[in-house]
Amino acid sequence: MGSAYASVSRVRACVAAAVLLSGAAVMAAAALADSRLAAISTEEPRAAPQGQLDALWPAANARGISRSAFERYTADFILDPEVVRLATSQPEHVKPPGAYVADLVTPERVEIGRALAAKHAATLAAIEQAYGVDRHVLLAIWGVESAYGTSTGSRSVVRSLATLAVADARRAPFWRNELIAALRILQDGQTAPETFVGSWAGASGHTQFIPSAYTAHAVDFDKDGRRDIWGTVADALASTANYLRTSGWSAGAPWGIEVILPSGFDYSWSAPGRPQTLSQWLAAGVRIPTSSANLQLGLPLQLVLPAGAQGPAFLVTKNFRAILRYNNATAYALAVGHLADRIAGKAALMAAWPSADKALGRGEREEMQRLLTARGHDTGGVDGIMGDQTRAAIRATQRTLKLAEDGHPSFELLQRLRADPLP
Ligand SMILES: [Ca+2]
Repeated sequence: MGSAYASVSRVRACVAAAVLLSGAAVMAAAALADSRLAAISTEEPRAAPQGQLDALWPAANARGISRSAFERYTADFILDPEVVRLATSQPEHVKPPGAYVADLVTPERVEIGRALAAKHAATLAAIEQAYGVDRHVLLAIWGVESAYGTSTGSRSVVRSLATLAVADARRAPFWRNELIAALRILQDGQTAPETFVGSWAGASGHTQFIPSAYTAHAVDFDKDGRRDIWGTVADALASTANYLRTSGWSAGAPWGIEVILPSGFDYSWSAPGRPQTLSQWLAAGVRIPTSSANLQLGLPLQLVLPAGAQGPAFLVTKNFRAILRYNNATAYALAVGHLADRIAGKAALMAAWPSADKALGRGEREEMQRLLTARGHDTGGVDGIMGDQTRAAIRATQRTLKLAEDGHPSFELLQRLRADPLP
């Protein structure tokens, strides 16, 4: 395993940013990275915000935190200006899904995943038996979240969450809840302050749980009395399996499969909430690889086009949605699913990602929303977030313009709307 771990360290630097943004259940982080971000103070940290934490004491007390534990674990609290900076940074550009998946599903990460599958085979078999979750998906989440435990973050979880609870006014209730859960983890002796370190958003351990996810889903799989997601691989992977099972994972079903769509395909079938059975997709001319022929014909499958009509197409099961509960981004769930397949020995994707795909920047996304709104569509506001409402507006516009109705916010569509701002 020495060589495998050495190669992890080489990939570590280039995946660190992705890891930080992919923490388990860090929907908070995703939300913070978007434009709904509230007024976080970016002023220099004040020396003694302890008084602001004291306001949390009644709520902490109500959740079973002792006064001595509260004082011990919040003593010497100072704001972490780097956490404030990271929480308020709003990158103008994001990676298109093809680049995101390529950065995470590297040959090295596949190779190390296979080596770890062999090393932990007995543990993974026991976890699969107990939770019904495919071992390769667990390995993939481990690989994506922390480069298999080599990049779990080094910030004090309590300090990060306390900083956000104090500095992020809009989401303060969320951060306060996480902070109290974190204090409870320490009070219960599940881990020590020195090892309770993670991402700026408070995700920690091999598979990057935020404290509330830990409270709800972490398990003591090796039965040593501690739910140790920080130092015990069996506990971390079983906790992840438990999380996925609670999120609706169905044993024996895949996350999804890549498919080939026929020419002349009606791309409006990729709209959310339009699952068809495999029989229906096959009848519509959709082709699946022969290696997936063991899929049940009655299985409901949703069509997903991460890069629109020009990129790879996938039919996904409700297990894909379970992965989305971990981190609500299609590219994330796809990276996990594809890495799992590669670790399991399956082939690379058949279709190429569109080489010209360029994720719209924040200003361009807002511009697209304004142009759609001007055409009479409701995008749910101009916030730069390409959510279901905006994508529905894109589909409606594509229908009017007789374009492939894939709901994808492409640069080409933006240019078209600019050239023809009103119908
Ligand atoms: Ca344990």
